[in-house]
Amino acid sequence: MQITGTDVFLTRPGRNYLLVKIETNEGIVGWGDATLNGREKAVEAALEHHIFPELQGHSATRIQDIWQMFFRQTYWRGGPVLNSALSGVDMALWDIKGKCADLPVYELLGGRTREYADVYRHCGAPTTDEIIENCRDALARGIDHLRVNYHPQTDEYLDLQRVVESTADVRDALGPRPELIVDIHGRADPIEAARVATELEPVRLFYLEDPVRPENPDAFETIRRHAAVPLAMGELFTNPWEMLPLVERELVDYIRTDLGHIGGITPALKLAGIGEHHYVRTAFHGPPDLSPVGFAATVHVDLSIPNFGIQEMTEYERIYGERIADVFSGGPEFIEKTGGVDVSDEPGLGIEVNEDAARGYEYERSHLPMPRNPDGSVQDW
Ligand code: KDG
Ligand code: MG
Repeated sequence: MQITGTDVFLTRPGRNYLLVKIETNEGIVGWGDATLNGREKAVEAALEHHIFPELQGHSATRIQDIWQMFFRQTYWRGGPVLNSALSGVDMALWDIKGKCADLPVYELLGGRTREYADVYRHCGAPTTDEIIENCRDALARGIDHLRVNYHPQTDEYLDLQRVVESTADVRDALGPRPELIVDIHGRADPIEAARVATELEPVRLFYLEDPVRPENPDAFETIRRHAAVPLAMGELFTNPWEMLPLVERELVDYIRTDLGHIGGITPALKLAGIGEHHYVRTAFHGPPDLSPVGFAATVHVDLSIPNFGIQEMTEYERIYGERIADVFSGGPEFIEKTGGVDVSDEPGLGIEVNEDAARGYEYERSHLPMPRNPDGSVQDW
């Protein structure tokens, strides 16, 4: 089965998504997600000018080979632009393989290890009272893993002490049962992160996410030395090898990589396999800027791996309304009585894209918030 057609859709059904479409000479079509928040046009250009011409005529079933070709043979490895592009291609090829085999992708990955994938929901807000209210709403819907980020206005400096106090107040209000997650987006220095983690010990977090910036894995040793708090990291990694030192040195407890940036399903499975040998579980990234196609690919992996930990869930329709359903159909469903998500048993990724609708939602330039410290210097968001 040969690749005969490739296309890219930059659509905005509420926010920008970059979708990859691959067609074959047998009429089977696959979809993937190559969205890179705030830098979508760069990935679109990489696909159109470099990757698509080189894909033409290749066997659509040789996913591993194509992955190696675009990761190694182009000489320039990883990076957010090239690896998001590769992610879109990889997911589309798995979608094709599933449709060709007439099986959902999770079957090709070894079959189910679970009936559904447990999810967590964002309950963050600018005040603790709002966070608690959001948590109660989520709990009433059967979701007992809650991200309780205290976040002021988006461009404002994040006060770590307020994060600690707010999280403790949320725990007091909700009692010992719900699992709580806090993401501080790399805003602490190592010793600050160690202090935040130590002060959060009594809260018994499910995990503390992105305590420090992603560049230097040694920084995690400082946090580990001080606090018995589970740690999660990886959403900023775009080369699978970046995750290795953290897993192999057992410096984190959860792999947070994003299937839309790390290179798709193929490397995510391998990373999960390495994690399994170190008792590290997965918590794959599922933010609003991962499209529903990327989310579907992620849930197929969640359902098939033994060391799945938790899945971040975006409630697309709740945030973006009917525009999402105009473009995407058949994606993973949240099942209230389980507090988890499941995919349909349709072949492939089980999600379809309405091309006319996608074309109707035009791209608009946007970027992530750009906060500064009180003294005016650059701060991470
Ligand atoms: O594009 C950036 C977002 O994906 C990121 O801010 C979301 O940190 C995030 C999370 O944990 O979902
Ligand atoms: Mg995060």
